[in-house]
Amino acid sequence: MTSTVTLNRHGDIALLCIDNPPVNALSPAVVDGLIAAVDAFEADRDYKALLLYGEGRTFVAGGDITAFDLPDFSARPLNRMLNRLESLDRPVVASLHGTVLGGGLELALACHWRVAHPKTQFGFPEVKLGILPGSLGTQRLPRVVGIEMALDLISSGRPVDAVTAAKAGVVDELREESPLEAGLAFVEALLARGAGPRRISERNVPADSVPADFFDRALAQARRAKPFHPSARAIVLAVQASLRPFAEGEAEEAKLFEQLRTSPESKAMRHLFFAERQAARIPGLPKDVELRPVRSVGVLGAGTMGGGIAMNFANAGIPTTLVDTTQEALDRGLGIIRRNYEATAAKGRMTTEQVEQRMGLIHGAIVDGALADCDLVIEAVFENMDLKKKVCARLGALCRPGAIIATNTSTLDVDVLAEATGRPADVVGMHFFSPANVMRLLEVVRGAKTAPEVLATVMQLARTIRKVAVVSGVCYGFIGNRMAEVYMREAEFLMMEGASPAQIDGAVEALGMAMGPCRMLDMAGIDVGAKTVIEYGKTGGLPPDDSYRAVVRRMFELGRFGQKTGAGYYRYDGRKPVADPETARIAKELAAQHGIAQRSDIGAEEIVERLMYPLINEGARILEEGIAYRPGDIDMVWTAGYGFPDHQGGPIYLADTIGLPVIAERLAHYAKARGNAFGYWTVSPLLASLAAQNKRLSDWTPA
Ligand code: 3H9
Repeated sequence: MTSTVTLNRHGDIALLCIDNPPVNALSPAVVDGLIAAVDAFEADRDYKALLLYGEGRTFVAGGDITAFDLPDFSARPLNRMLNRLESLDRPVVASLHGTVLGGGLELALACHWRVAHPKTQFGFPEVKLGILPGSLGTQRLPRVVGIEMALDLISSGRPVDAVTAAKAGVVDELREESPLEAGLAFVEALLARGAGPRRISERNVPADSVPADFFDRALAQARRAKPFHPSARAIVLAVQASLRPFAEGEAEEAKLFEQLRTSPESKAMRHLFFAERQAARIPGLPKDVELRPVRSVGVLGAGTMGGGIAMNFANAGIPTTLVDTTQEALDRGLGIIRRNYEATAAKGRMTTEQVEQRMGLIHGAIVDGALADCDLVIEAVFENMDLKKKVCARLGALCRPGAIIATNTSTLDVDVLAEATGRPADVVGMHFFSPANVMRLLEVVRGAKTAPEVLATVMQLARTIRKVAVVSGVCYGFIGNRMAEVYMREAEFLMMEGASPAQIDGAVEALGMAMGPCRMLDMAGIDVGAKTVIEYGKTGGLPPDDSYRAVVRRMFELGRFGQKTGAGYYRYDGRKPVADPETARIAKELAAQHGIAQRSDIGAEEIVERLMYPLINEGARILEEGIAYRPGDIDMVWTAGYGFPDHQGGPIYLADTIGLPVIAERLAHYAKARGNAFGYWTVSPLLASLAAQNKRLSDWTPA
């Protein structure tokens, strides 16, 4: 055995305990321990049964993801052990609790019987890492729950609760006791009734349990819905192989797993898995910092953003007060929230009681005094410095001592707003992304005077409301919008040079971006984008270049606010964007006005380089200025908030895939080709230095 796996005797029952904190992942040491335990059990004929359970908060949450990159990694030892475990001639029982995921569920399915705590979650989340269950999950699960449910669970990665798992036959009994007590009671009952081994691999999956064209349709659907994720197709093929004899299916799964594990897509997605967890860590923050309790939240501003923010807290069961200045604005805001919940209920993802319960947690008010007792108040008024300063001053006076005051600004100087409250230590930026009830990202902006416990409290709260929180320092646009600004800048220059919005969007959507820049801003609102640029101009932040973001400003003047007014960069047929000759005319007119030559030879490669390389370059600046703590934080911002494709790992990870010398060379090329009067193409010192040393941005840490 190893220190992570122990085998102890309890009368004639062998107790196999896995103890590998924090989540009992199946590390190489755990696998070795399991092999040794099976050997010992096999050799000792006094044992009548083997009981497996996990120490700590969970049974086993999966294979050890950190081991997948080891040069000698192989799933074979684990898989061989699982088959040996299943073939044992005395009953093998798994007692489950916590999160039984991936390799953990595969281990459980290799056992003959399963007992679980009612709160246990089950699932195969491998698809989120760009792989498939590689320890016979694609072969054993269909033999228990059938093809259709197995394919659904493995393809979606969605966990199911213990009751669902029990109904589907994954679990034999639910018990409330501790894993050890529940397991012992189950095994003793099993032995008392003389039950023996029961092996899933010996079952067959009837080929006629699904229509003849089931797998062809599933493959077509995987290609259509997930064109950039080879795992989606591989999962269909692996589940299809479960119709064949077990050993053949096993070989097929092993082949597909190995292809995926070594694929660039999976490596990128694994990078994001760890980046997400790293982002939650705040360097230099004392570990014992005492969090402020947040039992109630106030949101000032009942517009789309404020309403979406309020929903997050109601969803987490936190009473929320939503305030606006007029009854009409408040009613409109509450009405939108209700319609959102009702739409979710109509899709069957919520009950009508839940709709009422959540609405019951959101209290509307038209006097801001209603915010006085809230533990956290978030202002979500229009993005205008004067207005926000006024609001912050009011909140500073109004909120109870110790309350946290957050601003939802997307670009403005949080330090200025913090000073306006008169209590800057209580202030933090909480930049939600629209729609705030849906988007996973939350940028948490740390002001110069933000108290450590305020920052830590908000990071913890982000976990409670299931956001991916990334800390940013104070600068224009923080991490995300600052990078988006250079991306939009080039999109508009390309438009003025003659590229159409569809060409621009198409080029980056072919990379896997959820939405190109033109569709994105049309959806967010051209007015919102233009006002931000105008506000930034007032602070003296814009380059002295009249052609800078000239398109968005002209669109704004013309009332073309995007999807909501039926026209922006595109014209809208309902929600469908269609090419609008008027946009080409406006771009041409602006090009003439600013002396920009139009060309007909702009290709997809140029578009991608001109959108992505300045964005990466800005990311490097954000790192060297200490605005982001680490490279992975930038990748999280862009994948969780801007639709950057997860299979590319985020912009910094992508930069390293391309190679920094290539990026530096292309930036220099565009500096020459396009001119560099305003420094748009100046390579950041960090990027230049790492490129010269042929190093990676992802490995960079501040000195
Ligand atoms: C698999 O099983 C493949 C098999 O089919 C084939 C194998 C041959 N490995 O998320 P948290 C770490 S693939 C290594 O903050 P929570 C995590 O990095 C796997 N490390 O906690 C973090 O470390 P740190 C399929 C892992 O309470 C710490 O544990 N399984 C693993 O919010 C705490 O994590 C999955 O994909 C792992 N498998 O959530 C499940 N899992 O403290 C992935 C976690 O140093 N895990 N860590 O930052 C999860 O979804 C969540 O961690 C879980 C707990 C729900 C379990």
